[in-house]
Formats: sequence, C-alpha cells, structure tokens
Amino acid sequence: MSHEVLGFDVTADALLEKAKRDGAETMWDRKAAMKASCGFGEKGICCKNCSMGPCRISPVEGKGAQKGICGATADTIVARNFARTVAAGVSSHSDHARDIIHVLHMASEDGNYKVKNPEKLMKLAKEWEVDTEGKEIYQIAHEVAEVALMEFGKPFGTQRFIKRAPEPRQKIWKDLNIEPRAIDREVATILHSTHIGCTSEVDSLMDMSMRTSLSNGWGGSMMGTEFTDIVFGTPTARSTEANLGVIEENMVNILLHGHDPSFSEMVVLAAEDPELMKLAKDNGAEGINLVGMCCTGNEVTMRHGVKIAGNFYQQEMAIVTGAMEAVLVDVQCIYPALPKLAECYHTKFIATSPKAKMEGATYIEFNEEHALDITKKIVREAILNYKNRDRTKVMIPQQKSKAMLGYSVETIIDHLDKVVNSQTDVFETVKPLSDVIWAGVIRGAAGIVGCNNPKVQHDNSHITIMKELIKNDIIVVTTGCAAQAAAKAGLLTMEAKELAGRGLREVCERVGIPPILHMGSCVDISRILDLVSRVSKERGLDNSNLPVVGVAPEWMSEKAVGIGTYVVSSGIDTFLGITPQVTGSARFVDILTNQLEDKVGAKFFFEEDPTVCAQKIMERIEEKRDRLGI
Ligand code: SF4
Ligand code: MSK
Repeated sequence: MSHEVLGFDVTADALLEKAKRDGAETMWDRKAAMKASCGFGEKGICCKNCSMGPCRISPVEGKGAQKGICGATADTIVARNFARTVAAGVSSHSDHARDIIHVLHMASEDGNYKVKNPEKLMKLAKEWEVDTEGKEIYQIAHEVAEVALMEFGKPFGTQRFIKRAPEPRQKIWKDLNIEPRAIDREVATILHSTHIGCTSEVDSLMDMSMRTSLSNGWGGSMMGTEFTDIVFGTPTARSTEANLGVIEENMVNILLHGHDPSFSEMVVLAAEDPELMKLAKDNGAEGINLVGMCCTGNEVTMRHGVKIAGNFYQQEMAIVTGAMEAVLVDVQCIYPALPKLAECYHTKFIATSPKAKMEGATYIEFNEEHALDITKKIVREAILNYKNRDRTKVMIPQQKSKAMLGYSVETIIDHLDKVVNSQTDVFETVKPLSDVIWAGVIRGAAGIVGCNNPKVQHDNSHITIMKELIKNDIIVVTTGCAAQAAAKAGLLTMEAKELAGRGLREVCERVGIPPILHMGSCVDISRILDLVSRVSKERGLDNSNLPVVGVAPEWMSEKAVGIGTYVVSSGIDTFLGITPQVTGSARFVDILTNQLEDKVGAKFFFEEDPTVCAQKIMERIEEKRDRLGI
C-alpha cells in the first residue's frame, strides 16, 4: 500500500492501517497497482472516437505518429477530448437539475414534496413572465416547472437566466455566438461536432465548449439551485460539525453520499419518524445519526445542520470505521469500489437511483411518488443492521470541527441588511460588499471549489490557498468538497477571523460572518456567479473587471471541467491546482491560458503548488485592482 501523498488529513493514516488489518482494499492500493498513469491520456492525445483507432499521437514533436489515421492532429484531438469532457460534466449537473424540477412539478399541498419557499417561486415566476394572477401556489409551481423543463429541449431561443448576467457580459456572449441555447441541444451538438469527420478547427471546439458550459452555469446549475431552494427552502446560516468524528459509537449511523437532495431530504424526514426512532432504541441504539458526504452532505447540512462525515476522499474511510450501518447513495462521485468494501464490515450499501445502479449494491429504487415510504423502508434496514455491528472492528476517529454554513446569496444580503444597509435604508443590495472591496479593506474575493484528487495531498491545497488568501484580506466563498475541507479544518467558524488580515477581520466582526463562507454544493457555484454578477451590475461593470477569481485546487471530475469553463466564460479567471489533460497541444494550452483573455476577458491558470498558486491569485487580484484604479 502506498499513500505517500497522505498526511494532511489526520484521520487517514490510522484508518488506512486499520483497512490493511481488516483486509479491506482502498483507493491507495488501487493507485499503487496502477503504477504510472497513461502518458498519452495524461496529455489528452489519445483518440478513440472511431474504430479505425484508437489513435495516439507521439508526445515528441516531429517524431512518431503526428496525426491520427483520419488526419486529426494533436490540437484537434486534445480540443475534442476537452469538449467531450465539458459535455459530460454539463450533462451530469443539468440532469440533476432536471430531476429537481420534476419534483417541483409533482409538488402538492398534501404530497411528500411541497413549496417551502413561495417567495422565491413568485420571484422566478415574475422574472420568467409566468402569469400568476388568480392562481394558487401549486398551479404556479407546476407552470414554472414546465417552463424550466423547456430550457432543456426548446427548439428556439437561449437560456432564460443569461439575462441575469451583467449587460457587457451578455454582449460578449452574443458577439461570440456562444449564448447558450437549450441544454440538451448544446450537449448533443458537441457530441455531433466531435464525431469523426466533423469539427477539426480548434477555436471552434473551444467556442462550442464555452457555449455548452454556459448552458449549465446559467442554465442547468442555476435552475438546480433555484428549484432546490423553492422545494426545500433557501439555506440560512447555521452550525454543524465536520469530519469522521461525527460518527457516533452508540447510534445507528447512516451515511448520505451523492448529490440529489430529492432523495436525501426524504431520508432526513424518515429519520425523524417517531416509530423509527423508537425502533432504533428497541434495537439497543441511542438514536439515528445521519451524516453526509460530498454534495448531498452539503445540501442537507445547509438546510438541516446534518453533520458532515467528510469529503470525496473520505468515502472509503467512513466505511472502514466499522461503525456505519448503511451507506445510502444516489448519483455522482460514488466509488464503484464501495459495495465490495462494505462487505468487509456489516455495512449495508444501498444504491437508489436508476441512473447509478452499482455492482454489488443492494438496490432499492427511489421513486418520488412514494418517496417517504421508500426512505422509511431504507432507514428501517439500517436500524435493523445495528445489531450486526462487530464492535471489535470499530474505530471512530475523534477529530471533528465546528462549522458555520448556509450562506446563500439571500443570507449574505440579509446579514448586510441587518448591520449595514439598515443605516442607509437601502435594502437587498450588495453595495456594502462592493464598497469594502473598492476601499481596499478587502482586496478581492476567491471562490474555492471542487474535489479531492490523490495526485495531491488530501485537502492540503484547499487549506493552504484558503489560509493564504484570507491572511491577505481576500474573502473566500466555497462549495463542494473544498467547503467540507474548510469545515474540517475549522475555517468556517467565527474564530477563524483571527487568521484573516486586519481588513477582512473587521468585516467579519462587523457583519458577523466567518472569513470563508460555505455557499453550498457544486451546483451552487451558480450562487457565486449570482453574487459576483450582482457586484458587477452594482458598479456598472463586467465580471472580468472585478478582482475576483475561481479556484479548483484539487479537482478531479468531468463536472469540474464544465464548471471551470463556464466560470472563465463568465469573465472570471480560474486557477486549477491539477493540470487538465490538454498538455499534448501547446496551441490548446495557449488558448486556455492566454488567448481566452482576449475573447472573454478571463483565462485559466494551471498551478499545482498551492503556495505559488495563492501568490499568483494575489498578483492577479492586484492587477485587476490596478486596472480599475482602486
Ligand atoms: Fe483515429 Fe481519427 Fe478515429 Fe480518432 S477519429 S480514432 S484520430 S481515425
Ligand atoms: S461532490 S464533483 S467530488 S466537489 Fe460535488 Fe465533491 Fe467534486 Fe464530487
């Protein structure tokens, strides 16, 4: 077993030793067996888009195969692979959103799903010009949901939410012909265009990648966030705890892992059922302990304070504790290895989505029509499994940290309204935030997001960059597994302001917020887009003018490539701590890290050293400030 890049996460070493003793295989065993990763894949110069291939281009210029059998160059192959990765990422996020919209479409007064946030629904109905006159709330909900579902397949027009972007940004998209149309159309078009014998022109592939990514950023993801808030409520500031230490020795532990809140919300409801709580006690447990992981963990912690067991990298470790009665999964970021790992313990691994059936899992299909009945049945299974726990195999790490989270845009503005805006009687504005940036009290802002990746030390890049930035008066907003890294490191607390520079510390004290704000799950990066765009509009500027950046220090998923592309296409520079699989084309690397700036006012930066990355972020932020003359 090789886990040479471990060490930052204090819970890992002991649990990996335990896994070894238990005969349980982990990602580190598999990584060691993998030896070196494929050099062609690493550079993005392998193509298998047709069965004349696979073709791989020699990484050495002028030596070996320089073209595929069809004549595709390394530039074309790299750009096509990148485009397909964007399409896969966009599909995942947007299909998740589609499910949530269907949930609103079936919501009713006496059903499992209700409208928890009617104000947000009414605002959206107004924005989308849905007639609400004389209609009851559920009729409006269903009509708004129908309009939203058309965003996936409408034959004409562009995404409705692009009108939320600052006007200069909308003009850039229009001029470049990258205004996103229907989401499914963009994905289908990119798959078509990257089929053998279609687009070989690299700039065109980049433009299509941007347009497709925008259909998610200002379409699928944004709808995912909006509709989740309408059905389950907009997150508000609340406290929780994070890390594997939240697993309880004497309770029925249930891990919620994946992304889709329509499932996890119902599990939360089921776990509050008095009969099931009694059943847990009758079976010798003190109660039911729900814990979350990855983005489903973010969804339920922001709305219910459900504790966070950990982030992406810790999914195996949660099972290795030997104290997990059930792992309940829906979609995305779930290792196929988990069912087998669960067999080493008493843990029941239950897959619930027809979109993510898993080899070796117990499959109990979740169906929104019978949502609560099904989740009660699943929770019952977990409870009945408590008696099977082998106490000699239990090892729960003690580590856990307190965290404040739930900072939706509405919650941030609410804080500003209470302490700053109320003095001027101008409410619901981000002006105080833009004022402190303009005054230099805060130098800028960074959205730090994304996954874990075994290529770098677990959580180290997230935490190093976060600490460095807040120390230098750059406020951080965060989502996804990066947010959970921050929670575990104790950075989502009011006390963390002591690690901030003087300006940021004063802002935190005055407004009553931590220096790093947890804004949600991966789809909620749309909240960050919304916040940045509000500041741009407030100043009459474009996003690319602001001293703000996106950062994905430890990203790994196709979704992350889609996100990074829409963030850059929205005018926000994006720093990647893991180099994407594009280095086989110097020309495509130059497009991403240089030429895009002329086109969309922002570009990618690749920097794997987190300390250097933080330095480069600060330099870029100061450069933007200089350009603004502030
Ligand atoms: Fe090879 Fe071209 Fe087929 Fe790709 S599309 S596998 S480069 S022949
Ligand atoms: S869960 S996409 S590992 S952030 Fe959204 Fe975490 Fe990345 Fe999955």
